[in-house]
Amino acid sequence: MAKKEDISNATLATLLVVAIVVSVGGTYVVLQRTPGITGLYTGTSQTGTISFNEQGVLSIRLTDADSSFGNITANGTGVCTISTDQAAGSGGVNCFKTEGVNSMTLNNDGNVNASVTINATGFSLGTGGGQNFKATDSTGACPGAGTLTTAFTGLPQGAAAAVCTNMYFVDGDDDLTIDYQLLIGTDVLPGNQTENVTFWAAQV
Ligand SMILES: [Ca+2]
Repeated sequence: MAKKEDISNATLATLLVVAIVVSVGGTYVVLQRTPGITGLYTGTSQTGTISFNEQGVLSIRLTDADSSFGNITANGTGVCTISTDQAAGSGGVNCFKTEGVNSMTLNNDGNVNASVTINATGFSLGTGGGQNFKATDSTGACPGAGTLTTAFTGLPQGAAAAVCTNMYFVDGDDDLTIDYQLLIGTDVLPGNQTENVTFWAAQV
C-alpha cells in the first residue's frame, strides 16, 4: 500500500506542475488576443489626415509664333513706320506692306501666374531705325493697372523688357496678343531680314 501511495503522490505532483504550466500559458495567450484589455476606449469619433502637395508648373507657349510683315515698299522720303496690327496697304508712314494684320499669340499653359518679358536678336534698320512691341489683353490674361505694356515700346536686344508682370494661367483668361512695329531708315538696303524674338517667364 505504501508503494502505491508514493506513486500516487509523484503522479499528483507531476499533474500539478502540468496544470500550472497550462494555466499560466493559457492566461498569457488570452491576454495577447484580447483587444482593449487595458480598458481605455477611444470614443465615438476618430480623426486622421489626408495630404497632398500641388506642384507648380511654369510654362508659356506661342500658339501663333509668326509675325511676318510680308513685302514692305518704302517711298524713300523718310523713315518707314509700320506695324503688324495694320491691314495690308494701309496705316504705314512712308511705306506700305503686303501682309495683313499678323500678330503673335502668347499663352500661359502652366498652372502658376507668370511675369513675362521679351527681347529679340535684332534687325539692321538703318539711320533712325528701331523696333517696338506691344501687348493686347483681350481675354483678361493680364489684369491690374500698370502690369501690361499696351503702347509700342522698344524691343531690346539685351535685357528683356516687361510684357506683363502677372500673366494669368486659367484657361480662357491666359492669352495675350503681341504686335510689332518697325522703323526702317531710308538707307536700309533691299533684301529679306529675319530675327528671333524670345519671351521669358518667371513665376510670381
Ligand atoms: Ca501670326
